Amino acid sequence: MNSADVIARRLHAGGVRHAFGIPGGEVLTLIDALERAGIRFHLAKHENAAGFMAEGTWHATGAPGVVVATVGPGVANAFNVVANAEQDRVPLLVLSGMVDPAEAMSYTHQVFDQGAVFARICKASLRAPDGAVDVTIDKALAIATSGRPGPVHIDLPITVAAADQPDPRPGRPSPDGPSAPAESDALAAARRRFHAAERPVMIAGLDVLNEPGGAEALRGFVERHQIPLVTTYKAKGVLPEDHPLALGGHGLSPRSEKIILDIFARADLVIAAGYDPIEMRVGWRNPWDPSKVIEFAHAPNDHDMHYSGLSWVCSVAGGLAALEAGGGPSGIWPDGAPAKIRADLIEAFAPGDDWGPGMAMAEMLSVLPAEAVATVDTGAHRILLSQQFFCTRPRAVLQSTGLCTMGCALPLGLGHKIADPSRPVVTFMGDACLEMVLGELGTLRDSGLPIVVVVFVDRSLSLIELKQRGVGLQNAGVDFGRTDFTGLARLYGGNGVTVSVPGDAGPALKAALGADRFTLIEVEIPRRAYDGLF
Ligand SMILES: Cc1ncc(C[n+]2csc(CCOP(=O)(O)OP(=O)(O)O)c2C)c(N)n1
Repeated sequence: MNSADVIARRLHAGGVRHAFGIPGGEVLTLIDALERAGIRFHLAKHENAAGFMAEGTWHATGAPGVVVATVGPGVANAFNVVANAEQDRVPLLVLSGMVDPAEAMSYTHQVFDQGAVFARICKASLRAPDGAVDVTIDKALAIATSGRPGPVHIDLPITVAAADQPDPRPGRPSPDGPSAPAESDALAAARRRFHAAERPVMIAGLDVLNEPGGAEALRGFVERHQIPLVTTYKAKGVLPEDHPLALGGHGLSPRSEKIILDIFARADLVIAAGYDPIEMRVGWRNPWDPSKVIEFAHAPNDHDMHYSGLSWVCSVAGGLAALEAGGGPSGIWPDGAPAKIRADLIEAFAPGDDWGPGMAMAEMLSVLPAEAVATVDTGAHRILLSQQFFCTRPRAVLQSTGLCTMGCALPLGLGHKIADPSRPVVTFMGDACLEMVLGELGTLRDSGLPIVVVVFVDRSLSLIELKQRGVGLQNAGVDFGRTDFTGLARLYGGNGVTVSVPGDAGPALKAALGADRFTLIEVEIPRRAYDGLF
């Protein structure tokens, strides 16, 4: 057994079954070991996309994602997805090949300090030393998956990868999860506040998703006490969004903000449950009076986006259980404000009578099977879809909400489908986002999986064009030409369909979901079609 085998076997024992990347000479031993350990290596067209495919497998299975990058350019290409993993709290292991340190003292080709590059954006950046590769991979897995998950980088020197490791130590026990708050005067005060509340509201974020049993605990709590729930986009579906207590996902839409922020002003108690404000735009700075807030989160407040009078770093389920031990609130919203806000939100994002992205999305979302996974890219299309989509379970819609990077939706969907072929996968993208990752249509072809790619074709970086126009700047660098995406899809071996009138989008998606290969649906919309929609 060599060092690469030790890494591969430990990953397999941790539930990993897929790894993604592009080989270079420096990672061939590792790829060989992964395959022999039962981890399938998937060739992508760009390391950034490979990383998102790896993230997709994590959403599907709960096992960490694994991306393999070769020395130099492979590592450099992976930077964006690693930054995304940090901002979006993804347990991503980045395994890179490197020139042996002794050789690098007198050899410069493709050599830079890879560890230093990743150290700033990873929870840890480790170099696997000969003789302690077992400890290194165990440490990496523990760091990536504990607390708020995140990326961990391992640089694996070429000769270390191939070096014999006949007797690795047994694996280490998995780290403890967050625990419940201890009894204290502060907890007693929180219980009194909860008991006295008449207008409580909860806001939940991605710590809830990343806590086993967190969504179930939260759902039981809000139902028992009839507490209306606001979520971030990532936490959409922790309470099914067709539930009367669900006030939708928020964070990027000025229109939704105008309606929803009012509830925090009216509330006499805000429970922040696993709420990580990294997903929220600037309008969510200090949205409430801190003295009204009881917070349970997985990490201490080092963001300063908001403050909480009473806060615990603990499990969300444990925190909520401790809070309700003193009894529930004394009354619930006598003025019925949450129901009014819910109705206002639904009305604000109802698709109009004219053809456009809102109508096309509404048509397609209405035929999306309940068990489907949707991924959505970055841009105007994402904000609108996130507001329109009623998620009925957690992780039903995947997106980049911390880094908000373009080019994530297609590889996220593909990774998810590879890990869990049983669920239909539909990826929604803007035309610029798709053009950023067009090469991955080749990866889609090679996978043979019948994913549906929906692209909103408006020949514009709409979100940015809107901002540009909004501040009175000239139109520059935001509009571009028309690509024949359906033709391209056919060249890549898939189906291609264009929809451009009311009534066509729903049936097109339905047909695509029954196809034996991937389908690309172009939704033709005019430029400036998102004006006034979010
Ligand atoms: C990698 C990256 N580059 C640039 C941006 C800035 N950005 C955010 S949205 C967007 C426009 C995306 O255009 P498109 O895919 O056509 O979506 P639309 O806004 O038209 O819905 C841009 C350029 C980004 N978020 N990520």
